[in-house]
Amino acid sequence: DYRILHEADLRDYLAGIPDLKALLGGEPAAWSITEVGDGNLNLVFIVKGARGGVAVKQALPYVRLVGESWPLPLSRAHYEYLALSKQAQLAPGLVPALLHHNETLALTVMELLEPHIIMRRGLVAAAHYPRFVDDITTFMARTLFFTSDLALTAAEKKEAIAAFAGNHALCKITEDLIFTDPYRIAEQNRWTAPYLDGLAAALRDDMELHVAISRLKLKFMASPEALLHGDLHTGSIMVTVSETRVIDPEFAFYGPMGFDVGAVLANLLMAYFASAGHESVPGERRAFEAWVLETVEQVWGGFTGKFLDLWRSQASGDAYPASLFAGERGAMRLEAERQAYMQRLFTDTVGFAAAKTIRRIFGLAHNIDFELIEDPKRRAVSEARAVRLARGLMVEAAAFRTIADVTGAARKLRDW
Ligand code: SR1
Ligand code: MG
Repeated sequence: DYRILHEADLRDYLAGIPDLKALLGGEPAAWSITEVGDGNLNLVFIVKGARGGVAVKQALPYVRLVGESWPLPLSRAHYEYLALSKQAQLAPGLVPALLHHNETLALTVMELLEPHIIMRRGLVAAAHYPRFVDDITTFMARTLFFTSDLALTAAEKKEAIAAFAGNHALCKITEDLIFTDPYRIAEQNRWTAPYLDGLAAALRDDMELHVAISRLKLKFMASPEALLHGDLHTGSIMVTVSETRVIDPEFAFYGPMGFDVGAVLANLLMAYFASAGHESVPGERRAFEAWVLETVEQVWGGFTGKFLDLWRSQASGDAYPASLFAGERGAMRLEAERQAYMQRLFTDTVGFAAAKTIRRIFGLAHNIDFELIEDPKRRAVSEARAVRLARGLMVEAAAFRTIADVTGAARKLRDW
């Protein structure tokens, strides 16, 4: 039976699993167990023994951030486990190793990532991550390409969609919190008042924005292009200077690829705008901001390059049948089509990046990039710059043809 595990239960539970007991080592009574979850949904424990450590994640039957008044299915732990297994196969070394899973307890034991930290925390401290671009672009290109119609047969793809179709409660969170609530009066919305009161009201009255966000919502709901991580922000990435691991894919489902790519870009751009609010060391801030924008450009460029390479060399899916693109003329036409596909994906990415930004400033769940700026006036200035960029990206997504158009617009807003 499901029960919420507390320290003593968890100790007994882990001690009862021979492989984990051996991995942790020593006497179970001496293991240290600390609950460290700082996310919005689950419990996360770090357990350390004489020999080693593990991370244990247990889903709660409700949204942790809000409490028992907001029930949430435990099945999300199943989808997270399924997604992690798939990602481990497609992007080895870029997700934590899975050590144990218990469906009934909605509990997963994983490799303890040490000395990794949540990337968002590093970005607030103006840290640079030299491995990040290569790792995240490999992760996205491989997980998105190999779960798409470009790599799967139609039957495989439909089976895969079905395997994640039950994760709709998590999708509903996204549909409400990202694509709807920030644009209407909703009890759970909040923003940096009173400074952003006018901007919040303007969003609620901006019909062009409402059309744009509704198109994105429809795309999110009705475009099962590939297996998404579904919540790929910088709080779902753990880093050191030499390693990157993507964690927490409990929002996984088959959706539009631009949602994952847009999440990464949006969170980098928010780190960029927040940086001015953390200006204790101005020189280092400017260098950090330059690195972030360079990273934004390299993430899109690297992702595109790797995705296209996979398409050119490993297309085994039912989409774009090779028999229709025979000979030199076919090869040239198919290559032009690949470029057009990436351009459409770029437009989606830009729109989703905008949606992911606006939700963190006016919706329920905020991020520490902005929240740790103590002075509300200063925080509001950073947030308003990000919102200005986001509105442009969303309403005029097609006008942004290249990633340099996006970083150029961000740069112009740095001192706005
Ligand atoms: C109620 S859950 C709020 C947010 O936390 C998760 O990390 C997702 O981003 C979700 O939208
Ligand atoms: Mg999460």
